[in-house]
Amino acid sequence: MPVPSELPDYDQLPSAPEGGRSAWGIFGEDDNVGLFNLLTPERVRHAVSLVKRGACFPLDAPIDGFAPALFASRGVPRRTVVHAPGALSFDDVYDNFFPQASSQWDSLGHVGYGPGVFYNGATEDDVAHGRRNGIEHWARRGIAGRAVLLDMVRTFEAAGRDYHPGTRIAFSVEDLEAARRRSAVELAAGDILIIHTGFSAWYRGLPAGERAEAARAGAMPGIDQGEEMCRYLWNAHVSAVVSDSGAVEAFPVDRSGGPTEFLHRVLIAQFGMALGELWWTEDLAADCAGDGIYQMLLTSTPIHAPGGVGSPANALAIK
Ligand code: UVW
Repeated sequence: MPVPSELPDYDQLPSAPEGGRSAWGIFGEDDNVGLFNLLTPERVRHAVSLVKRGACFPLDAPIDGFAPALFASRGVPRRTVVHAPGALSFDDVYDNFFPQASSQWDSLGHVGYGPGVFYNGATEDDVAHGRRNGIEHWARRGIAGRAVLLDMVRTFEAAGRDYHPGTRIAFSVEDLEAARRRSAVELAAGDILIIHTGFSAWYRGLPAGERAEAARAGAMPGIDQGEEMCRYLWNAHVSAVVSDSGAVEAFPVDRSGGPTEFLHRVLIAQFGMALGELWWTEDLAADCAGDGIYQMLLTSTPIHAPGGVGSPANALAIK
């Protein structure tokens, strides 16, 4: 199905049953790619034209870089070297590998709108058996487009506002707009929005004992919940929101509220918007603060794991 040249505004989308709006069907009934459909060849070419210096910024932290892992259900990968003493070759094998324990993509099967209700009408059984919304759809397509970085740390500092990356700070639409104005960039359809919070660098820099305590507390900056945020992100028609924080949205999150109070439910499962978490944005943000350029080419090749729910980001920003 061809990618529509214009997307409806948020308020023109049909209401989703329990709150928020639904974009199901916009890219076809069988779509498993979501808003990455907006990364058309024209947009990729435009993003490539932003490369001026050839400066590369890998956006992945080490796969064992968050220890302990941030959510109790996840763990840190263990690497075993496969080698016989004196043999010519080395191999290695990982176990306890949680693709979402470090810099990651959440596939469109990661969180449902409600129990058993996933992006574009996929069922629990579809996701469990790898029939719909798996990470392989993005792996086969490849991800390349324009990224725009919003530096929330420096935006708060410049405004003289208190900021600590180990606390729950909820960025309002106005906060994001303040950061965007500092970036001097207008958002455009297909953009990959990078929200720099300082969380990953803060967490990884803590002494081990304090890190365990921070993981237990699980307090992280991120975008504010609510319908105003859903409307803002949809109307910007960004394809993805990624962050160096653990959940993109401010955490802890109130899972007992409606769907717009736990944004994963609407962003992933109704919009088909990709979420990326725990990315390493520290070096890129410092570079943007240095040269004042907050837009760049971003590429990523998720792991080609048929039916997989998440993937290391494998992401690179190039300016
Ligand atoms: C949440 O669901 C809050 O985070 P994650 O996407 O890492 O599972």
